[in-house]
Amino acid sequence: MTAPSPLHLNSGSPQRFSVVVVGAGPAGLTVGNILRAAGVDCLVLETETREFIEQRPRAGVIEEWAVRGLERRGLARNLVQRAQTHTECEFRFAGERYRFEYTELTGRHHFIYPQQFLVTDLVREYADVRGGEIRFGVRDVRLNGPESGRPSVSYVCPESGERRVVAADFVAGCDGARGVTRASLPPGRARLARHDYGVGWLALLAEAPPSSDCVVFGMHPCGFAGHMARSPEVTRFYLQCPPGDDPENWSHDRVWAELRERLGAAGAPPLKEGRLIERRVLDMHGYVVEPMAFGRLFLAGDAAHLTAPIAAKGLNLALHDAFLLGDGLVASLTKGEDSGLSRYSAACLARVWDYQEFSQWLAEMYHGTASGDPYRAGAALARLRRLFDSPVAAAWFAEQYLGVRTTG
Ligand code: RFL
Repeated sequence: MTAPSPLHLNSGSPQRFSVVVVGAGPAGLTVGNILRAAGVDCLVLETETREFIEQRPRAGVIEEWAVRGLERRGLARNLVQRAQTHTECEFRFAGERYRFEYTELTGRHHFIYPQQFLVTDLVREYADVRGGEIRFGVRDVRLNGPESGRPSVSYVCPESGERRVVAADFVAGCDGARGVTRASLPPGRARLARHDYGVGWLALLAEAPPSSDCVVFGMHPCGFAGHMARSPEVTRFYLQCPPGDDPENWSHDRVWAELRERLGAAGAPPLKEGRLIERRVLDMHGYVVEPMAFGRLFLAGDAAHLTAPIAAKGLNLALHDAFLLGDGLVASLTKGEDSGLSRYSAACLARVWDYQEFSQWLAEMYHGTASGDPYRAGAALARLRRLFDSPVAAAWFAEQYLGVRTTG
């Protein structure tokens, strides 16, 4: 392990860290925290400000194995105290409500904790408690020589406008779907597998308390709709829409009318409405980069694979990668054991593909009804009904939905 060099950054010699982590999302911050807990020196580079990442709303559903993994690494104190736990979900279709009690089938539950709260906890622990170095607002990050024995990362310093170079033993590419680390791979070295679902989801955040004590999925001829609690004051909703649709096409009144229609069912309580504080269209697609490791560069989280939010898996996969990468880097840097890093890509990809396949399965169930194709609509309804009349199908669904089959 190499201690951070006392050299000034613009002295001509690069500063040196054992690990440079590019991106301060859940993946990068978890890796950074694991490294710091083992006394490994590392630097996290982030293009946004600390305030921005601590307020960026995204995911909220965290699987139990992921929470236990955070807990084991001392990273879940607030989460465990403040998160809600969910034990069931509800499907609404053909005007009826169907409760699915997954905890009864598996003994496991979901944690509901907004991603920005988790990021806030992870930044505080990394920078303020474990003394990790982090630079916010960096620009034009570039990765050099990822496959050489001497990789380096350079960036433009927001204060001085000067380019700074940091040498590293390893680089963790945790810079999300639009980052630069994946793009800096030599052409032809990575296989990119992509799947386009052909639909969009209007992602909404409403200043309104949840309208149900659980996640609700509505399968309706007008399109899918979803309801997911985020906190006692804020609820996420989704509305299926054409890919590339303009959020401006969705006025406040149109949004609530569509949500009432698509989530309507006999005996369902009325929706609690509120001001819409986020309205953005997400085109549903997924991708997987294989392998996830190239020389001394290791990709983690959305930088390596994207799962459309259909099955709420992206944050969970980012944490799974981060646990394996953090532990593998610590073993290599502190004990010279490289087996964790050698197995890293294959071990991550097993869960990644499992979750991709489940998202695809679920997508057909959600979108088939509104596909305009009576064959797909009939099959989607059969898929839904099977969950409620086949104990084997129900057990399989519960296992996949909670991610309990593969271990964390
Ligand atoms: P992130 O969170 O995108 O973090 C990457 C970080 O890298 C920074 N960055 C750079 N830094 C340095 N240099 C560069 N060149 C950089 N380029 C970018 C970014 O600013 C950012 O801070 O990736 P990470 O850590 O891999 O985490 C992945 C998760 O954020 C993502 O998978 C989830 O949010 C997906 N997702 C959900 N996942 C779940 O498991 N459950 C859910 O309920 C769920 N709901 C969602 C979601 C994603 C959504 N959106 C916005 C796509 C709901 C939505 C609406």
